[in-house]
Amino acid sequence: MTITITAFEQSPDGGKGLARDTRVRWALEEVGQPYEVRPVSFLAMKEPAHLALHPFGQIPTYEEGDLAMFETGAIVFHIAECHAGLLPDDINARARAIAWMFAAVNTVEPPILELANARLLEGDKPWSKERLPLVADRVRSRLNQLSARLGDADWLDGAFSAGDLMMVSVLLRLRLSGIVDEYPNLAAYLARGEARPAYKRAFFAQLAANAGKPSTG
Ligand SMILES: N[C@@H](CCC(=O)N[C@@H](CS)C(=O)NCC(=O)O)C(=O)O
Repeated sequence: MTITITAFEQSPDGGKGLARDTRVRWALEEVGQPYEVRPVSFLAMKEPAHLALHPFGQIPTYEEGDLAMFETGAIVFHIAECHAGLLPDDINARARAIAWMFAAVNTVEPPILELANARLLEGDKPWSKERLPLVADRVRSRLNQLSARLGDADWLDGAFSAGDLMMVSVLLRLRLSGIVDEYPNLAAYLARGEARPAYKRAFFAQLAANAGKPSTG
């Protein structure tokens, strides 16, 4: 059955890989599943046809046969459950890898998004200068904890898993802020993620789809 995902027709980042279709492409590349991409414009995302797939009018979505779903955590989990390579067989190790997936989207991503919003959407407000360092420190307090847990290990819990795929994807959103570079072990963790052949294929596929289109974000 063909897998079809949606992605921005024109990603606001111009192809830096920060849009969330990249993590779904990455998961599909890790498990060797071919997929098709249906580009969606900002306008079309809020229209009934897309809202039937994604109640919040966002990308990415995932369709395969009778299944249509949204939310990257759930999509990557589904891919990892259906195909070998992203979750360990041992039941306890599998549970821990899933916990890292949730930690990525539920504990680490929120302050990172808050920082992005503070910069992009509130940067021109008179109070922004005072608020930004507070928001950045909230990110740092999470990274302090993550860095302490990772230590000098390659991945968060044994072999690379969907937990690492989600965590690296979330941390990459900090790249432009330079904050990850304050943590050499996290910077090396990101570099290990980006060096994976499956990540590179996903990254270059989304880059090719955005080639020549201007960055607006
Ligand atoms: N929690 C959702 C977030 C999805 C999301 O925020 N998608 C962004 C692109 S990365 C989007 O569609 N933004 C456009 C909008 O919200 O109108 C997920 O992980 O799938």
